Amino acid sequence: MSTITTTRAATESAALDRATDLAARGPQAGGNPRVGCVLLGARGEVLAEGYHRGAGTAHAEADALSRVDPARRGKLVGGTAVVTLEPCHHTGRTPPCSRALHAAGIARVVTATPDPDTRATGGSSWLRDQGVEVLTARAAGVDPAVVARAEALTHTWRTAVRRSRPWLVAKTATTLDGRVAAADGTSRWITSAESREHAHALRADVDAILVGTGTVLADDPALTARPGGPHTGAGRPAAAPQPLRVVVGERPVPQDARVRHGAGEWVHLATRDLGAVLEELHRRGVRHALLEGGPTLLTAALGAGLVDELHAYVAPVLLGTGAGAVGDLGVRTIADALRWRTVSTLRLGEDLFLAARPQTH
Ligand code: AOF
Ligand code: ZN
Repeated sequence: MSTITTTRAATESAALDRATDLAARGPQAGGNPRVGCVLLGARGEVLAEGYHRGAGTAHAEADALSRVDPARRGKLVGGTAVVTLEPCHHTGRTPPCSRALHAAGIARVVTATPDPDTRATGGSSWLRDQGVEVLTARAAGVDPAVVARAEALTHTWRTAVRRSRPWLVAKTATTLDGRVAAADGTSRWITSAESREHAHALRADVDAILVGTGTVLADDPALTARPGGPHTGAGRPAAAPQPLRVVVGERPVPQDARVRHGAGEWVHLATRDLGAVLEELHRRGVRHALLEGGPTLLTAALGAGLVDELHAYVAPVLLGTGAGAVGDLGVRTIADALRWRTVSTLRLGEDLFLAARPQTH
């Protein structure tokens, strides 16, 4: 590589790293991807940066363009846009970013990932047709670790869009011996206050929370989220809608069930077909969903291969007997076990938190 290309790769690596940090400030909830953009002048100088603050607000590229000092707008001519996601090419809630970048005179676009949304895709090929140089970050020589970080930020969203069903996280809160309730059915509380707070905060990052009718009848959960969860980005902005509360199963939901009341929408999907439930939720704009219980629904979801991530809270408590977190998965011999990979761990008070994904994810 020539000195010019290595210098450029270093500049664009730094720009994508920064764009990823910016993107992470956006909310995961709300249905749109988290996207960041850094605009560079022809000599590699940073002209402006921006990010997407959630559905209905300016896209990252438009946000960055709006922040260029008017006296320096001319410097965009021949400049580079480094973006964590391929620029959109559709008029949705906002105008196409492809045209905005081209109109500003941008000559080179570096993107971390393609946009799998069939409504929005096409920005890269249209820009190429206009004579703009469009490269993936890898092809541009950006540091692979930086590219991986940018990809990871939208992995769950892109997977959901590609498959037309939400990324599904399932939560379990168990004793050391895998129980979710004692022999008499009591279960409050198995896990520590820290664990329960951590799990509650995650609700801020999803568009829907699912429970089975059995859990509604047994535990009567409210299933609401507080604003500003600490997990990713800014969490749920104060103005963001509450996650949709979804009750799955054929049994009726009592009139006084807490899930029926409280802020935001709720829906009862009187079916046991979780695949159909997830398709319906996708149609309603849900990209991230959280399955909060109970064992019947979780077993069905695992058995159907619909769980993308398991969040296990394990407390150093022993019950010996009582309901288990998961029922029969049809595993009869050790060779048939579902073996996942651990993606993160955390100590929460006396408890342990472990997030795992199937090998394929
Ligand atoms: C971009 N830059 O910052 C984002 C993009 O409903 P809309 O109009 O906001 O469009 C949402 C779609 O646009 C979303 O599904 C995704 O394909 C793309 N998001 N694109 O160029 C951005 N957030
Ligand atoms: Zn856009």
